Amino acid sequence: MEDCIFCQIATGERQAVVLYRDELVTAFEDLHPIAPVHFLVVPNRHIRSVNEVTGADEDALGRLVSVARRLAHEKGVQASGYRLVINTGPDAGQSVFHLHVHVIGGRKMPFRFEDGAQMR
Ligand code: DGP
Repeated sequence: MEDCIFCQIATGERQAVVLYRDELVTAFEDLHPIAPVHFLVVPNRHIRSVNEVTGADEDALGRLVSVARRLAHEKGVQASGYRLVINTGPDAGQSVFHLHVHVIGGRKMPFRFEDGAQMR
């Protein structure tokens, strides 16, 4: 998609600190990191969000998790832990409408599901 910033990063048309790229996915550093390790992995094909995923995307999404795992290990957070987050839609705060997984680590993260009655 022409005006999608993550499509542009995937094709190399827009600058980013690219960590990995293959025929299915691209990984790059988040522009506004919230932790010492914070990068994004996106499918190269434009998919607006998890809501638009189809069976045809399964290879790319499998690759996305496997690349997230490998880069998290390379960045040394495999033992300390890290989080994979896919914001989907307005309530989740999705701001870029090209599916992406955030890989976040290198610090303790406060939120745990069992902490909050607010989750119900
Ligand atoms: P989300 O809120 O889940 O849609 O996250 C979008 C993320 O994308 C946010 O953490 C900042 C990052 N981001 C936005 N624009 C750019 C950009 O042009 N380059 C890079 N590298 N990251 C971006």
